[in-house]
Amino acid sequence: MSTNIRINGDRLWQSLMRLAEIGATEKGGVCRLALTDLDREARDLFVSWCKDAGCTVTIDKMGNIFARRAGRDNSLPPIMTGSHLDTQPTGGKFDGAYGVLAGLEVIRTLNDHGAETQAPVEVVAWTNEEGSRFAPAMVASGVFGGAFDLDYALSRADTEGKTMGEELKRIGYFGDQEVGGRKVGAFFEAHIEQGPILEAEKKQVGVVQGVQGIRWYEIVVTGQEAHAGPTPMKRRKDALVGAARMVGHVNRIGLEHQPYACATVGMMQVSPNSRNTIPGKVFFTVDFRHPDEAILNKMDAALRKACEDEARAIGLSLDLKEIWYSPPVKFARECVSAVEGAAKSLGYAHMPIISGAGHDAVYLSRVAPTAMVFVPCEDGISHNEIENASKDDVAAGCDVLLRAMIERANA
Ligand code: HGY
Ligand code: MN
Ligand code: MN
Ligand code: MN
Repeated sequence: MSTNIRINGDRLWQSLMRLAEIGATEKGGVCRLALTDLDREARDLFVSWCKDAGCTVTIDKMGNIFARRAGRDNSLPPIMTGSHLDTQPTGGKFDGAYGVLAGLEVIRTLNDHGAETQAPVEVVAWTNEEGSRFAPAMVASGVFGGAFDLDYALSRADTEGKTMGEELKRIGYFGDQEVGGRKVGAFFEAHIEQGPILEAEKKQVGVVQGVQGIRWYEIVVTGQEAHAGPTPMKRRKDALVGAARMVGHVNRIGLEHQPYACATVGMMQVSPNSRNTIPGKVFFTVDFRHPDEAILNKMDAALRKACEDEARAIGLSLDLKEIWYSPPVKFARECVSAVEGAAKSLGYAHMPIISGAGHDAVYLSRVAPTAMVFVPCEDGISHNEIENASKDDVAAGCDVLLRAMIERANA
């Protein structure tokens, strides 16, 4: 097979725009939370496209969808690519969808050219990558990669108490395949960078070297509800004042561990959330990131100390739980070189980069040689309805993906 076949950029773009209609929001974004009816609609569309492309489709007990294109020797472990179809509540057209549809475009292009690969090729849509409706993130690829056990993952519930297991059954994607436990020749994931570096450096392709570490916490601060009028300031056990000071520490800890550290409080619930009652209880989340595990551990210790000190100062009780730790990941040399070599041979301006965001590739890297292909996104904005990427860049990234996969499939 000639290795200079190129993908069909128009077809890829049309698929992206068609998929983005499912959960389309007023501001041009996408809201398609994991295991909702909209997710089911997107899954059904993806499965129908894969079947049209002659793939055999299987689904595992975490709802991960595998579309397989046979190779010359199907006893070989597949060369896999893919990403996720679920989005953030204020998500965009490209986060996740690009990696799934770039994988499908690879298969469609191989079909166009009647190209045979030695090993089979599979494109995968991983369940609940975002971790927005069900925490933690990347939980289904995490089961596949052996980081979580199946029962734990299926028991994860949303804020209404609905579990992943129940919702997978409800939308008809509780598959019959065991999750993981099979050999994978290599895994590649195409994704928008979701940050500003490639655009600022005028590079069309990011050769991803690895992914930074992530720590997620859930914190509950408990004081005492009381009347906002007659209760003297000195006698209050105001949970929101305590939480607000802790949020300040989260930001301080992030700033104190520059460059690279990221620190975010994304969710907060105040109860009873009444304007004339002193808040008795506050729930909030913390998201810490850093490429260096030792520094991530220092940030962890600083957070725990700061929260304990603030709780003691006001007489509040503190329940601080770390709910997820994803250590920093380095990708496999042979796959990173395949991506770099493809970008070079295609003549795309490229650079090495570390991923700030988590991806399913993090957990695939535990069971297969793995790498990622990044393309720029406008102003580096993602997890936002204005998320945008250019038709040329998504096509360039997909050409690199195609070439890297062919190289590994015929290695
Ligand atoms: O949180 C993340 O980085 C990913 O989008 N789940
Ligand atoms: Mn993503
Ligand atoms: Mn995301
Ligand atoms: Mn992600």
